[in-house]
Amino acid sequence: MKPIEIANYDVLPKVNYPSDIRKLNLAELNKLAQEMRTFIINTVALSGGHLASSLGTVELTLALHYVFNTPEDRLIWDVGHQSYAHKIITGRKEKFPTLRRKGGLSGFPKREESAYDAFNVGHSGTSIAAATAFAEAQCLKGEHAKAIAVIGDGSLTTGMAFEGLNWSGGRDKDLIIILNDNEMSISPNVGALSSYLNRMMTGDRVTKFKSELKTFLKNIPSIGEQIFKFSKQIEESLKTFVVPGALFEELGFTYVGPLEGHRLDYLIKNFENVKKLKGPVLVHVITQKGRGYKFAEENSPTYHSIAPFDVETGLTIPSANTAPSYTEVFGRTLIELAASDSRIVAVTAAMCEGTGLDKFRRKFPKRLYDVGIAEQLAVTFAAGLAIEGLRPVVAIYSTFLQRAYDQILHDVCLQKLPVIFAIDRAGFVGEDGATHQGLFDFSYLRNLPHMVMMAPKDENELRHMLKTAIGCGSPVSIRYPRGKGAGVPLDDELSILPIGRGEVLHDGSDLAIIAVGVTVHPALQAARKLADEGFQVKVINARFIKPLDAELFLSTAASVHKILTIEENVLDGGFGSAVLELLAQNGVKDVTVKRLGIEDKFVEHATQAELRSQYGLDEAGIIRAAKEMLEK
Ligand SMILES: Cc1ncc(C[n+]2csc(CCOP(=O)(O)OP(=O)(O)O)c2C)c(N)n1
Repeated sequence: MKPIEIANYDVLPKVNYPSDIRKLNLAELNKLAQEMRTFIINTVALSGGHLASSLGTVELTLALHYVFNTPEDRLIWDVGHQSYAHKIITGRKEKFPTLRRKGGLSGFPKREESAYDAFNVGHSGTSIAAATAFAEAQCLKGEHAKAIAVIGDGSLTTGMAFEGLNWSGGRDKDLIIILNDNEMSISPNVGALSSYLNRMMTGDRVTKFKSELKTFLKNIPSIGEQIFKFSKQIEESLKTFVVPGALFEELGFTYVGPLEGHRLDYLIKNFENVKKLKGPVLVHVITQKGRGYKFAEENSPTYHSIAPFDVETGLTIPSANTAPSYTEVFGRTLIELAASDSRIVAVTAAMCEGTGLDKFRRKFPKRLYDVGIAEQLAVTFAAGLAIEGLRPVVAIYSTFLQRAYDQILHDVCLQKLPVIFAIDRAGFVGEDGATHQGLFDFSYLRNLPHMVMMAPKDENELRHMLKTAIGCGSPVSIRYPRGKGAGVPLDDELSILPIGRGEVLHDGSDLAIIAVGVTVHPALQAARKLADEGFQVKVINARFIKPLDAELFLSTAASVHKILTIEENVLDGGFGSAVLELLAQNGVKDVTVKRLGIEDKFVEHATQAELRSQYGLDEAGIIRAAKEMLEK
C-alpha cells in the first residue's frame, strides 16, 4: 500500500467536506481519525512540516467540524501549525501531498486557499482577537454564527492572548475558546499559567482531599460543625485550587473541562452542549502532542517541525551538505564567549532549540531565560538585564522579532543599551512561507538610532560578529539565515571587527557589487564567472548595514560608476536603499545603482533555493542583473 494514495483507505475516500463527516457513525469516525493520522504522517515524511501538533488535534478537528456549522461558524486556529487534519476534511485532501511545496498548499490556514480558513495565521496568539472580532461583528450585524478560537497552552501565554482573554471576557458576546492543552509549547511550556493548568490537572486529588476533610470536620463533636461552617467561608479562596478553571471563570468565561481530547464521542457530546451556551466560554481540552506516532509522542520537540524523514525509523533524511548550520555555530560560539565573560546571558522566547540555545542552557542553566512565546517581554527583559551590567543576547527569529518593534525602540535603543539581537531565520525561510519569511528586519531596524547592524557572509564571520557585538556597547543586531553555512573553516581565534567597515573580496572596475549577508558568496562566484567572460567586477562584503562603510562605498562610486546592491530583504528601507541614501547625501552623480532584493510583495512558500532563483538572488540571477548593467 502506498499510504499517501487516498484510494488505499476505507473511510478517507468518502470524506471531502465536513458535511461528509456528519454522515458517519462513531466507528467510522474513529476509523477516519486513524486513517487521517497515517495520511498526515506519510505526507509530512515527504514534505516536512509541523507533525506533532497536527497529530494531536485529529479528534478535536473532527469533533469541531462535526458539531459546528463550518464555514459559517468561524473556526480560527492559533498559529495554524496544527491544522493539517482541518485541511484534509475541508476540500484539500487531494492537494494535501503538495503541502508546503512551491505552488502547493500552505502549511498554515490561508483564506485564499479555502472558505474554511477563517483567518490567516502563522504567528502565535492571534486567534482570540480574531474570534472576538467575529463575535462582535456577528452581534452588530444581527447574525448568529459562532466564533471559535483554538489555541494551544503555549500560545495562551502570549501577551495578545492574555489581552484577548481580558477584553473578551468582559464583553459578554458568544465566543468559544478551545484551549488545546498538551503541556507543551515547542519545548515544555513555561510560566505561571502553565503551572496553573498543571495544577488543574491534579485538581481531583485536591477535591478528594477537601471532601475527606469535610467528613472529618463534621464528625468532630460540638465544634466540628462550626469549623465546617468557617471552612465554607474560606472555600472561595480554596476555589482556585479545587475548581478547575476558576481563573477563567473569574475572567468572565464559562469554563468547561478538562475534556479528554482523543475521545470522539465524548468531545462531540460536550461540544453539542457548549454550542448551546451563551457568552464567552472556554473549553479546556487535553491532548497529546504527536499522538499516534511513537517517535513524535516520545519526543515531540523534535517532531514539532521536522524535515522529511523515514516513517519506519523516525530519522530525518541526512543531507549531503555536512556544513554546520548558522544556528549551531551561533550556539557554539556563544558558549565559547560566555565561558570567559560572566556578563553574557541568553534570552529566548520559547525557541530554545530553534535558536541553538539548548546547549547553552545545558552548560549555563542559570544564564538562559526562556520567557515563553513573549517576544516583547524578552526584549524589555533584556533591556533591564543590560542596565544591570549584563550582556543579554536575545535570540529570536526575524519574523517573530517584528512583534517587539516598540520594545526595541523604546526600551533598548532610546536608552542605548548593550542588548545583542541574534536574528535567526533572516531572509528566505522557505517552506513556512509568507508568515515566516525574515525579509523585513533590515528595514525595521535601520531607522533606529544607536542600532548597529551586521550580517555575516558565512558562519565563520558570524563568530567574529558575535565577539564584536559583545564588546560593542550599544544595541547591536546580527542577522543570519536559516540552514547550513557555506562550509568554510571556522577560526579558533575570535577577533573584533572594526565597526562600520566592509571588505573588498574581489577587485574590478566595470561594476561594483555591494552584497550583504548570505548574498556575498554567490556574488563572489558570479564575479569570478563574469571575469571568465572578460568583465572586471568588484565585490564588496558590506558586513555592516548600519553604520555603512561610507568611505569605501563613496570611493568605489567615484571609481566604478555602476553599483549593484544585493540583499535578502525587501528593497523598501533595506540595504540598497541605505546605499542610495548615502550616495544622495554626498551628492554623488554619474553613478547607476541597481538594487537586487524583494520588490514590494509578500513571498510565498517554496524551498530557499527555489526562492533565491525566483527572486534573482542566486548566482545565476546576480550574473543576469550584472550583465544587464555591464552591457548597457
Ligand atoms: C509570535 C510567535 N513566536 C514564536 C512562534 C513559533 N512557534 C510556533 S508553534 C509554537 C508553540 C506553540 O505552542 P502551543 O500553542 O501550545 O501549540 P502546540 O504546538 O503545543 O500544539 C511556537 C513557539 C510563533 N509561531 N509565533
